[in-house]
Amino acid sequence: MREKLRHLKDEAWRRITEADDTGELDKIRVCYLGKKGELTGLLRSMGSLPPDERPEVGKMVNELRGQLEGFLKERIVDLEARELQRRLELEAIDITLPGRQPAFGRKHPLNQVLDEIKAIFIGMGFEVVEGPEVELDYYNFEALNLPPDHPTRDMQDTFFITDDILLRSQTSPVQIRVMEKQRPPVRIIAPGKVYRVDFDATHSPMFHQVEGLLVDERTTFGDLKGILRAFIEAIFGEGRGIRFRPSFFPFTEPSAEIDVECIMCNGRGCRVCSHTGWLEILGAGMVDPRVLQMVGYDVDQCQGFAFGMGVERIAMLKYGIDDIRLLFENDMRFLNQF
Ligand code: 2NM
Repeated sequence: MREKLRHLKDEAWRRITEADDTGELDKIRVCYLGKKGELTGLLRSMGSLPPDERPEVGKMVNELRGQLEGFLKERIVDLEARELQRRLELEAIDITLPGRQPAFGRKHPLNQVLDEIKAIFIGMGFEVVEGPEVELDYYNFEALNLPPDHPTRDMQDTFFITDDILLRSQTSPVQIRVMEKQRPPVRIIAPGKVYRVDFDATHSPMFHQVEGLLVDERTTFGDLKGILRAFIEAIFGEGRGIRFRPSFFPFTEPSAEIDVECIMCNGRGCRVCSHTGWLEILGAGMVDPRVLQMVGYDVDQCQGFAFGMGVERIAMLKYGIDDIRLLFENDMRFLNQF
């Protein structure tokens, strides 16, 4: 019996020492100290011993049980600490590793130009107004002095939704809506999306316009020239030649188209300006009295000028972009250049 106990103790000690995780230690505990464990079995078999040996053997078994429990506990604490240490090393976070640089966003070049245009006119006292992109035929055409049978309507290839509802082909309807509600003085710009059936390297079915309107008691063509000169200098830089060419719009009389000396060749002539040395960037004129009459203004008491420009065209000229579609494809290699 003593021999058996010594053998059992040696074996248990060896197994506990060799165990290298807490799960294994638990198995060892069950194996010796569990209900069906070896030490428990020994205690049960004490009945077969001679009665005078029973107390001593019983004491030895209990002592061994105590030692085993103590040793197991010690090893569990040991291994748990080691396992924690191992996990800490494994899951360590290197706080010295530099962070990943987030990609900085920036404004789309079109919005950069649009914001610049707005800022220039706000600086000259204009107010920014917006209006619906789905418009009535009345505001897009009729109120702008284009009656239903006017030949100029065929010049505009418009997206019609019904007979009298359409996608606006210019932002002038916004200005008509303002004039209907507000007496002069009116000093506004109307930026926004417009739609025309047209698609090639320089035309997009959706593009952006900024139109301006100033109506007051004695507004003159001279005021228009001064305002547009100041605008062109602000957006393309000072000292660039400007010219006003006579033109025609149904809603202005007289009308003009405004050219600026070519940004690419400084007026010497190149592919961008079709070897003319000039780039057309604005349409303008004195608002036709009929347009003012239709919104209920007294044409003996006020007069005004209006102008319009394409934002894409300005952006293309400013940055030397030769295909309008680049502005809408959102290729990051293109956009990152601005
Ligand atoms: C242009 C050219 C000339 C224009 C006219 C009006 C309104 F509503 F007052 F009649 N708004 N914008 C106008 C005049 C627009 O764009 C090339």
